[in-house]
Amino acid sequence: MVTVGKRSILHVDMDAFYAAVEERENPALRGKPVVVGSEPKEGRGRGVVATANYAARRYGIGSAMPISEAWRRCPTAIYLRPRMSLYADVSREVRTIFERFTDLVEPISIDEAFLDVTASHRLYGDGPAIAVLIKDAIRGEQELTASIGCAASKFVAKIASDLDKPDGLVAVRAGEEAEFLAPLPIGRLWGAGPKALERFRRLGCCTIGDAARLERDVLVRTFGESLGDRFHRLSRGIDDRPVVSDHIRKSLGKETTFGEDVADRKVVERTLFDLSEQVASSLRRKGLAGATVTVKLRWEGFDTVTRRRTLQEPVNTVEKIWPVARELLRTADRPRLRVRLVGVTVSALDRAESGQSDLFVPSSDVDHRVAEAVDALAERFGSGTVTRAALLDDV
Ligand code: DCP
Ligand code: MG
Repeated sequence: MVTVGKRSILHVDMDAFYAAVEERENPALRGKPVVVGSEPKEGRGRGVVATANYAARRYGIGSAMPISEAWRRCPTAIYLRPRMSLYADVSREVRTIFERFTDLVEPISIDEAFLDVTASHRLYGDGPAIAVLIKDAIRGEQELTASIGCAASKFVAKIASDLDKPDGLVAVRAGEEAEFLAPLPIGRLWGAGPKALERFRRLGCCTIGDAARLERDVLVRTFGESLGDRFHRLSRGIDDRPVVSDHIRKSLGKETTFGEDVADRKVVERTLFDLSEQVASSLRRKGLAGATVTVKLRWEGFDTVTRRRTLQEPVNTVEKIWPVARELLRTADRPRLRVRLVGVTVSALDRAESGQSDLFVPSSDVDHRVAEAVDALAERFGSGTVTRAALLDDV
């Protein structure tokens, strides 16, 4: 098999992340079952488990399980509330480790990222060798373990990182992707939700290998052009998507995970407003604007939706972003559920038309004038002082 020109991609995922950080902070917890999540109230608590360490997983406790069920399974476990800012700090530290090895780091969540280390081979060795260096650094500097998958594509690397957790390292050689994927359950294909799984079942597919044996035509007829083509390619281990680092990304977003799930929609909307403001000001600092606004919403239990709208023109002010974000939030929301995470992203980015270097800022463009004034004030007094009052009065 020719391997020249193949990419070398790592997917790094921290092990039992919140619980592992808690164990590190308090060595007395080591070896004991630890559950991070909402308050169990002796089994009467109503929230869910965020994560459990591996000792607690032996009792069958895992992410998104009702906390009352976790208590039933192991009342003697140590139950802790999440400390999000602590985990975010650790996440940033871990990211600085990644950045020693490559500029191409694409964070996916608080505890996982893709790295493209193709260009780092001459300095540090091949993918698996770099994975060992990263694992050693995370262990040495952070007293935490990570599991890493190495492959020539994101999809295969992501699957590989999960196969030997915790503290795993699984490398798939270029050319051996299809063989590696074949025995895995079909549900591991990206994009295969409950509906697709039912259709795969009717086609007689249980494993990824079963899907790989189907003609492309059959998949396209069953799932439509785009999804069918994706399944056809992924099942054979073909996935050309690049690792997109922050530096060259095509979207800019911010999200917040609440320490405790939130029922009050005013709190959720205020948070979304703050995030919209941060995204707007960050876009302006980079001289960017984008036409697509996406809102992400996750409820207790970890169900997640994203809703997007594309506007006529690229925007980069909170005045333009916030009303769209609020409307997307309101239409997507399931009001009976508490909210765990909310986020807003602006994509389809382009250079902003009116910037400081542009002499022809239309005088009618009041938003930009206000925005510039707000940016100037924010630099002196901290963000969030000016536009809030006018825009938030109905929240
Ligand atoms: N998380 C959460 N609720 C979920 C899933 C995850 O709050 N339903 C949080 C807690 C996790 C963190 O995100 O620590 C990372 O999620 P992972 O799915 O990577 O889970 P862990 O890192 O905890 O465990 P693993 O070792 O399986 O990666
Ligand atoms: Mg993890």
